[in-house]
Amino acid sequence: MARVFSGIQPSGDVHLGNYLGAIRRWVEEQPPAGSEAALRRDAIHCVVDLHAMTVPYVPAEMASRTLALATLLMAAGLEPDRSLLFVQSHVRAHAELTWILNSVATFGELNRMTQFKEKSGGQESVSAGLFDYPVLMAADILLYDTDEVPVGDDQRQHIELARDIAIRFNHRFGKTFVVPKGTYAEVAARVMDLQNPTRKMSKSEESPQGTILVLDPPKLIEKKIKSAVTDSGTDVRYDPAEKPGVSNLLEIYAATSGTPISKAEIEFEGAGYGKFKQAVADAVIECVRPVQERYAALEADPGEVDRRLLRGAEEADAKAEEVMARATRAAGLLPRPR
Ligand code: AQP
Repeated sequence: MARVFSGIQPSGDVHLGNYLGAIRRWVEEQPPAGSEAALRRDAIHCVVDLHAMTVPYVPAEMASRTLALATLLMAAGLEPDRSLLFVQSHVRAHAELTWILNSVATFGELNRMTQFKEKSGGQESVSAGLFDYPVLMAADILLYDTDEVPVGDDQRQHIELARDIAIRFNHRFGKTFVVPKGTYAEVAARVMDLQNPTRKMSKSEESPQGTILVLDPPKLIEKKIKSAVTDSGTDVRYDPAEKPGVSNLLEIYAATSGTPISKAEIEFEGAGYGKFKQAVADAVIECVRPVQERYAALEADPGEVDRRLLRGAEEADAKAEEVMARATRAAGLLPRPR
């Protein structure tokens, strides 16, 4: 099996885009328990709290958000005997490797990142960390000899940069890093905001009605989907340019019900938006129900999450140190005296 790594920021509550574009795929792609790939820990997932520090945040909430996110990932189905789960700041090598890679990444390429432009636009003060975010992400990935990074479509440019950095480092210092590739969902790789379907659904953007949270109660999910922006027509047709709202709902329906978009178009021919939206709401509610149930059970036993994160940090640390030793040696740094 390919070594898989991916992360998620504790920057807000997990939404349907995070779940369909990334988390559910992490769960599906875990190796079977007891297999060689599971014993090698070939599925690695991380709550990337250092990334979440790059924009203004409330320090008193960071630790609880981190724990809640780890709980949600476990509830989604990341199982202890199938994948490694840890918190980024518990493994110091992430920050160390970022510094080394900072000397390989260029200002020009970081300056071209669209996520930086979007997140820094209109802000009075922008942290250097936000500018350097893609290099930290490259370090996350390269530290674990990652082959594949399952992410949402919004992360494509960052994955390309991580590849470029790995290739450049290997070229300059000798073969050190595995060159990773991104993998993307076939449907719902970029779930859009229900109220503004030309903008992606987001944790940190203020759009409560446009964002479906994985832990939203069923009634609220139904209400949000029923008030989703569509258009003045009546036909349920996939046409992202002309019908972005309906097309987004079709993608959500396809991803949550397992019905291909082309079949869904036939299923709802002549049905009108009301009936269609009800079916989308039902499919989403059923899709997140098991996660919600397991989350409630795990919340009642926080010790289980703590134990998982402790073991995850130890295992990730050991793996990361091997790659760090290789990278520092290649870069010509004096080996640490023993
Ligand atoms: N709307 C989306 N559709 C599909 N996938 C998405 N992802 C994010 N938004 C969507 C994917 O979820 C994973 C974790 O995201 P992240 O924590 O790295 O944050 P992000 O990509 O910057 O987007 P968010 O969730 O909206 O957070 P904020 O608002 O803090 O930026 C990633 O694989 C991402 O692609």
